[in-house]
Amino acid sequence: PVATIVGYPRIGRRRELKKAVEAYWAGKSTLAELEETASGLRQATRERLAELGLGRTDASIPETFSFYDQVLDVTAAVGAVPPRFAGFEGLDLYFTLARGIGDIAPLEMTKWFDTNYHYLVPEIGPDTAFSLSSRRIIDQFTQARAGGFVTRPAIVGPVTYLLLSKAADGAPEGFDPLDRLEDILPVYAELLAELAAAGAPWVQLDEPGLVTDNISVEPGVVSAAVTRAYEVLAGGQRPAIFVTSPFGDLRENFPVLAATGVEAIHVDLVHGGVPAAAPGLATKTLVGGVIDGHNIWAADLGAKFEQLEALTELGASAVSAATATSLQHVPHDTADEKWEDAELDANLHAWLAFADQKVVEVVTLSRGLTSGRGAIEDEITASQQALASRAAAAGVRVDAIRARTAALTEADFSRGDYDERAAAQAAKLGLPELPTTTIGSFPQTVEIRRARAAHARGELATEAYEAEMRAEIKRVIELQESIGLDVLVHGEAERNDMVQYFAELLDGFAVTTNGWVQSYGSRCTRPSILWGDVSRPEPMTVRWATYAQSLTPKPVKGMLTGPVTIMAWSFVRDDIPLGETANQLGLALRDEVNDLEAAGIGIIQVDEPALRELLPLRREDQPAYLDWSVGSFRLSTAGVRPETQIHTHLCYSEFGEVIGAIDGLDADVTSIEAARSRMEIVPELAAAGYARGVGPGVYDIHSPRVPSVDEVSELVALAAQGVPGNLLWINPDCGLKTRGYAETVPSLENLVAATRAVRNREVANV
Ligand code: THG
Ligand code: ZN
Repeated sequence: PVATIVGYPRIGRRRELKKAVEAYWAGKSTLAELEETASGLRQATRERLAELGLGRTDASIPETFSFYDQVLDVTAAVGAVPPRFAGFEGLDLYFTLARGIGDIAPLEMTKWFDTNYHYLVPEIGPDTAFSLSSRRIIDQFTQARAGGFVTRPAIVGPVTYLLLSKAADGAPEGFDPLDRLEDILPVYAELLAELAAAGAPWVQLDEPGLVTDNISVEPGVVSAAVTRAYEVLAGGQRPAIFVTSPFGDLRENFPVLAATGVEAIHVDLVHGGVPAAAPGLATKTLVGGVIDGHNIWAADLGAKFEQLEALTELGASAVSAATATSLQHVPHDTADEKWEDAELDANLHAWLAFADQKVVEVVTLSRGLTSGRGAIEDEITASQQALASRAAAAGVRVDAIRARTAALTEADFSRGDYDERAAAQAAKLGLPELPTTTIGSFPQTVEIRRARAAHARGELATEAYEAEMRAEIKRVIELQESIGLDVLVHGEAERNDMVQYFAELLDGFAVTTNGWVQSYGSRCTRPSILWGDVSRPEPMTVRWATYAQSLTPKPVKGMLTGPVTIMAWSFVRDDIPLGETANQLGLALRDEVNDLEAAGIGIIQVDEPALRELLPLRREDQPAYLDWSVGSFRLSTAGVRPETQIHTHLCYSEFGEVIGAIDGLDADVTSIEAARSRMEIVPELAAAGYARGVGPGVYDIHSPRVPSVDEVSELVALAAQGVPGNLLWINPDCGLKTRGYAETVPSLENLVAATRAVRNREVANV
């Protein structure tokens, strides 16, 4: 049996690919230089994986490099290019699909399963022409071979590719991209034939689409597509086919795959169970995805080995050890980290496994499969000792925190009657009809970033740094007053990231210095590590909020990140139920909310942009998730008086599946991404029974384009049809931190002008 992984980070240990790609975009390097950096990175990755114990020439090293996104790679390979990109070619076409140019909108970006990674959504219509249009996948295999490696090209499989696609504009009602399966399969078959001709013994086809209910087609339709796809692909000239199923349980699709002619099937045993034996397995390799690729805890190798042993009972011709998902969701190497606190440093190095440590875990388990458990008994013992030390370490379980969550009652989660709250808030705040506001962050200028970096390196004293942040807050407050916004924000100059900022201030978290994980394209985040019971040693935002409020008679919103989003964008502990962690965070934030209120902040916004992200992939698991996630938000906000107005903000997703949960949050005002979908969310929320304040975004902040007054007033008027004027808030789609002031100022001026026009009834209802 060979050891393998589903995928490996590709941004580079020091984000080399990010830097190379961004330099190319900025015109600071040539295409040839970019290609050379990328090819060097790929070779370095292969060398590293071989050094860690994966086979050099037995196809156990997957080829999972991507310049931007693995779904976009398939779009480029099969030539599924929407007509608006006509005239572009090669890597420039590829990057234009990802980023757009001028008036040409890029492909839409959306979340990859339940991760914080975003892929580019293919647009497939009845007329989309498929043909093999890029040889990159084949060339990378050939290059690897020239470098002394026989690797395994990895591609998103045809069923998942179409399930993740959206119907192209103008497609007839009822059209589903999966309808095009017969037409795309010949292109996959041709690609596989080319790979075989190039000497590839194996190809990996990733099919995570088979483990989720969060898709538009019925399960039976998916299974039929699997049967058909692998009948066609197995029938041609090809390498041996390895199908992976990361993120969940294949369930009914396991016997379906087992009945096809593929040579190896991967099952995710972190998120799913050991399947039942199925006809067809006798001729297949079963690959046990036992090592978590989506979290960073070192594994209990004994328990993992038992899972692999259970797989050997199913009658497959061989069993291999692997990761459950690609390792692209974790940082490279714990050796790149050093935590300041010596005890925490020692602990975390023993408890954590980043990508490289996980490769070693897989290699160890594989050795056990080959030589028997006795051969890895020492490693099993060591892994179990690390877990025992983790369980017993100070801070992992704090009695006072557990006592506080254990004592929670229904009343702690509830604010009382909305109509009373609304009346008290209206009397206190005295806001005009259609109040205008922003989501929270203002552009993070080069100077601010530089000051923060210098402060982090210890080169700028805290006092000087804080003075600089206060000056920025003052500037932002004055700017908002001059633009004429009604509810102001302090702009969040002091925050690096909306989660990491809080992780640095809460107990129970560690942050990393090099722990970058790709979020989309060249953009990365450093997820924090939530390792212990969570509490708030002291107020986190009160000084900044009260300073901002002291500068203006208008209300300034207090700004916090909600418990669910903090969890979604951190690595969370796996040793206690998620609901317990959520309540601990809910209580820590509740203390902050109450302190803000006591300090005179009358409006407090608790953002939950990731509410949808952790939604379980299987329907029956969803109610329990919605229960604890909504509960933790309510816990964080329910301690305030009726006259204190609670806002929340949601973005980055389709809200269909969580629309009831949005109502359940019981916020007084919800701002939500809506501009690109022309306010569709407004009637949807109303239909779900939501009848409190709503701020559908009236312009898209993802592009630097300045919306005209007419455009904005049309959207305001559209939204106003479904919502009374005192409940309708006017705001952009999302925070402004990724924008520049050059477009932000005129955009907000137009937003205010458009709102005034609608208030003064200068705009007819459309
Ligand atoms: N924070 C975290 N996760 C997120 C977002 C976030 N996930 C969803 C969404 N927002 C992803 N969007 C982005 C947008 C910008 C960047 C990353 C994710 C980004 N990153 C910088 C980069 O790669 O250069 C690094 C940031 C830094 O220096 O700290 O610009 O807002 N957690
Ligand atoms: Zn947002």
